[in-house]
Amino acid sequence: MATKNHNLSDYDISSVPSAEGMRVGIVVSEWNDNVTGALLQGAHDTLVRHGVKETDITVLTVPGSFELIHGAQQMTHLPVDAVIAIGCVIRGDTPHFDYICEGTTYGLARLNATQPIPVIYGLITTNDMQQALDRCGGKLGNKGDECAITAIKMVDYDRRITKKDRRITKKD
Ligand code: DLZ
Repeated sequence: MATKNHNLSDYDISSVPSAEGMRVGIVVSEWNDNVTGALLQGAHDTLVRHGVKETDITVLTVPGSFELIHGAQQMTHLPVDAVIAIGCVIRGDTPHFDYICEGTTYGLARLNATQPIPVIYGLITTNDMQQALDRCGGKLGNKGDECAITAIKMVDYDRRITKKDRRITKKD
């Protein structure tokens, strides 16, 4: 699955639509906050670099990654166009890791499929802290950047769909 040595911050800038006027909610887990804080910084800076106003970015925290599901669901009720869920789960000595990763991933996937706005998956799941550090601004880039670009592209996708859908646009 992982493309070895893929840098999470690398993207083709010409493929990114303007993010002007977009509003984005970011829900961040407090667990491993040295990692999630760096992911948040990456996502925030990339959104702003592409035209999202600072005042149109809403950031809220939840205790752990498992709470990202409820946190993201609540955020979809805010006036935002996308929600980014940021967390970091690091493998321990028990099967707890698998349950949290699976539960959180399933919960976020369900939200992404059922809510009217995209919910972007910013969960890092690693075997150790070094692998996490490599992915939050280290040698493999920052997954927060990737999430921001994905959010922008998905909001643009929804805008294009709305334009094409005559049932939605016929009154315009
Ligand atoms: C309990 C727990 C453990 C052991 N590890 C992590 C972790 O590595 N990353 C993370 O985001 N959260 C962890 N948690 C907390 C759970 O996500 C959750 O907050 C608690 O199980 C309470 O629901």
